[in-house]
Amino acid sequence: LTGRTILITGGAGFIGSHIADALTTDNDVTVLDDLSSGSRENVPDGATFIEGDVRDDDTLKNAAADADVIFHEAAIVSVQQSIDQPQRCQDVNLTGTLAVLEAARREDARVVFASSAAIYGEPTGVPIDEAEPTAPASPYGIDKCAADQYVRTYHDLYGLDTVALRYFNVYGPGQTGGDYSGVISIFREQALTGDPITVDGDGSQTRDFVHVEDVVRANLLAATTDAVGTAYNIGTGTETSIQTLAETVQSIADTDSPIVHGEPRPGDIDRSCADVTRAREQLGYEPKISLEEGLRTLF
Ligand code: UD2
Repeated sequence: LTGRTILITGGAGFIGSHIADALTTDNDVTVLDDLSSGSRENVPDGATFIEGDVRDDDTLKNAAADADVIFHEAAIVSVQQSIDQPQRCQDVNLTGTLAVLEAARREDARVVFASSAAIYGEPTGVPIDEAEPTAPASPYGIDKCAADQYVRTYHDLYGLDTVALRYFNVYGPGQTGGDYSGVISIFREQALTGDPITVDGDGSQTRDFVHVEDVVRANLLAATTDAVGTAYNIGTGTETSIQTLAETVQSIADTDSPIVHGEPRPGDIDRSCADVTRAREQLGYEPKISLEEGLRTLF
């Protein structure tokens, strides 16, 4: 991607800032972020930074001016936070996405949307392809599911170029810890400080962990593909249990942190793993970083 005008919402956050890093040298990049979970230092030099909320009309209008492509990464990303604050999650994740789609319609900009595997809820089987029925099990999943449908509908109704990327469990450098963060950044921090590694339930639940650099490449492919108006699973196709993850982190970190088991998380999904055939065939997406390799770079 070169010579384009690009808006990245949530571009000061974990995934958005990696997308910004990949695009800023060759494009005119604007980052819009309210810094509720992202930080100013994540925004690369050379990108224009606007501090603000995607739900603020004037701010969004200004940030989206002349955009060719909008990567919409701004969101509340924690399933647990959505269970604690469902209304706030809907406001940010669903109403915010609708506002971004309207801005894109004004500018005739392409939208690449950060959708989520959470829309599938507990799948009928793994690996999960895009024809899997959606059955979200959390407010977060419901909001991402509706937003994912809006994104497709804006293609069908208004002819907008839109793509939804259904991220599985994204991890990598820059993912910050804290209660509402992803499990890998939580385990990493626990391993580094020597605190117990806290597995929810028996740890038999599984996820498909995809490195943020693979996710960035999927976004760049989505920005130029002709295969728009549809959704793609973005994962690796490898299923890992949380217990195995905890043991792998323990061994790579070479830590004294014990593994402890707590209550299972209410509404937690038991199995998740992507079938990425559609992304492979239509986008040319190929996940390159194995979990073990990706984890090693974090220690
Ligand atoms: C993640 C993403 C979400 C969405 C989804 C898609 C984050 C924060 N959330 O939700 O945005 O895209 O993936 O699949 O990245 N766990 C523990 N101990 C802990 C924390 C978590 O055992 O201290 C378990 C948790 O019970 C769950 C698994 O780890 O079984 C993953 O939890 P998560 O919050 O990292 O991610 P998930 O799948 O809810």
